[in-house]
Amino acid sequence: MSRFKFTAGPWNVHEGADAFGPEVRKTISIEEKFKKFKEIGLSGVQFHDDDAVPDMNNMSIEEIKAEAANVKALLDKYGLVAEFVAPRLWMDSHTTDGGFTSNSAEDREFAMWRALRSIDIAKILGCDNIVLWLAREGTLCAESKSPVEGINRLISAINKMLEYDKDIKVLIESKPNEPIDRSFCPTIGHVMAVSAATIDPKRVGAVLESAHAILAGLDPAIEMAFALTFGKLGSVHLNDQNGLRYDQDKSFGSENIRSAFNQIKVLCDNNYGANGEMVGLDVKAMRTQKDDDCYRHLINSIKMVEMLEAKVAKFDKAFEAKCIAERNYEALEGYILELLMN
Ligand code: 3MF
Ligand code: MG
Repeated sequence: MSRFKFTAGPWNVHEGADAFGPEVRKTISIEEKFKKFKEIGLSGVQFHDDDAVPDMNNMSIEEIKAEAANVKALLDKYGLVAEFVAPRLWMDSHTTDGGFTSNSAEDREFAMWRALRSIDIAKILGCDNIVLWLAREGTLCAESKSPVEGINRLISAINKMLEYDKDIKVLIESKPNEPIDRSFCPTIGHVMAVSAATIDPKRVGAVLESAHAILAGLDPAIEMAFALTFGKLGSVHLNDQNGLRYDQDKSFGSENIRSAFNQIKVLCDNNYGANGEMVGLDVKAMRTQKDDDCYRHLINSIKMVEMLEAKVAKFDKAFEAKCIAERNYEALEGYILELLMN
């Protein structure tokens, strides 16, 4: 059993289309996903605004709220909670050049509308976390936007969200690239700086996704630690990534068990979860996976967290202290490898 509460997004069980080929698995209804999520041990669900309310662009605020209430009833039926709502600011034609940082005033307005609707939806789903994955906030052509203006636009958009509702928290999910070439918020350090510049820094934190740190050439555990230092790690997206490739969303620990161990260790050592934070997974099944076992990547990721928690519990702190006192880090490293291999 884990000390953590796990969540996943409906997009984590997908049809398997990629940039080079079509769908290979059948579409599963949101209710069926909820049912299965509960069965495999998840406590909650992560949402994009339009995961909860699919046709929201063509709906009134009242209609959006009514549809969100239906989703809330479905969550209740399966004993699940909503972890966060994230405005999807990368699919619509109004977000081709980004949302909050688009060069088009009309598009920036659209992004703000979606951000505020995400708050409306979150309130009805019973959660206060709004996640901003800033997919297209940055540039494809480096000279096409002023980075200073872009970052200022991002800060004022967050301020408007904080003003709109006094309880919501905004969690920025850092990522250095993809789909954008150069992102305005690539790392947790950048997220912390943006947080500090808002009107209510206490309500602006971070989501660290393991793969996003790796894509930035950074260590996921230290990125988590950086946000934890400031009390601002609002969520995590555990997964894995084979070096500097396209964003892979591999099962947690499937590439680097030592790195995965250090992520779980930093969460355990710093009592992550004590304020209700949940452990989000953001993993995708391989395209080769068949319909009849298409939740396996989630099951494997949860199991990996649990196995690593057991390793953290077994970790010999006295031996660690001795190695540190003697500055015998070779001995400490050997011990870690043995712990993980045994
Ligand atoms: C992309 C991601 C996103 C975010 C999601 C919620 C589609 O690399 O990680 O998944 O996690 O939008 O913030
Ligand atoms: Mg993610």
